[in-house]
Amino acid sequence: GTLETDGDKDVFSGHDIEQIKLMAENCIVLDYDDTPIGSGTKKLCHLMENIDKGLLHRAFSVFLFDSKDNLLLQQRATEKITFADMWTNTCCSHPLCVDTEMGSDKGDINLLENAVYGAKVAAQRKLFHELGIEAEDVPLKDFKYLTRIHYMSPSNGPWGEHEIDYILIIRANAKVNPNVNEVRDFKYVSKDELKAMFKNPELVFTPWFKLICESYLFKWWDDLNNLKESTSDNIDRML
Ligand code: DMA
Ligand code: MN
Repeated sequence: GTLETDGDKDVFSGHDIEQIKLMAENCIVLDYDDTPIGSGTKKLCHLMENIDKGLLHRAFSVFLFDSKDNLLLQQRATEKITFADMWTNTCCSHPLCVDTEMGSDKGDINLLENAVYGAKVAAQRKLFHELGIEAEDVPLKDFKYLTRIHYMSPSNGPWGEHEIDYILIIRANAKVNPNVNEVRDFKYVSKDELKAMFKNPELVFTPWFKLICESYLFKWWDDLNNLKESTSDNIDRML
C-alpha cells in the first residue's frame, strides 16, 4: 500500500497523497452472491485489469434528505482518484474488512442483516470523514436499507468500479462541514432542481448516481415518509 513499486508510481502518478494513502484501505471482496470471500486493497479493487477478471467488492451509497425533502448532493473533490469533480449523491464509500463494518460482531443469524448493519456503520464513519456530519445527527437506527445493486463502470485511466452497492436513505437535520480533500462543493436540491441540473450540459454526474436516479430515486422521493427498510435478499443486477 505504499509507493514502493514502479507499478504504484505508474497508477498513482500525479495523484493526491492523501487519496493515495486511502488506496491502502481493505475492502470486502465478494463472490457473485455478495458473500465475503476475502479482503483486497481499495487500489486492487479499483483497477480495471482486476475488475475485468471479475474482482467485485462491497460498497454503500447514502441519500440524505432534510426535513423539507431536499436531497444533499456533493461534488467530488478534484483530488479524488476516481470520478473526480463529478456531482453525486450525499456520500459513497466501502464498508471495510473489519468486524464492525462486516457486521460480523452483530452475531445475527441473518447474514444480510449483518451486512446491512455493517454498511450503516461505514456510512456513519464516512458521513463524518467527507462531510463533517456528526454521528449523533445520523444515528444508525435512522438509516433505511432499500436495496443492493450490482454494477460496473470504468473511470479515468486504469481505474473503475465493480460493486454490490447497499443503498441507504436517511432523513436528518445535519450540519455540513466538508473535508475539502473529498468534497469540492455541496448543495441541497428539490426534485425539480435535480432534474434541472441533469439538463445542464456543464455538470457531470457519477454513473451510479444516474443509474439509481433512473431506476429508483424519483419513485422513492415521492414516498419518503412511507419507505420501509427492505428485508428482501434480492440483488439488482445493473450490468
Ligand atoms: C465508492 O465511492 C462507492 C460507490 C458506491 C461508488 P467513493 O469512490 O466515493 O469511495 P471513497 O469515498 O472511499 O473514495
Ligand atoms: Mn468501489
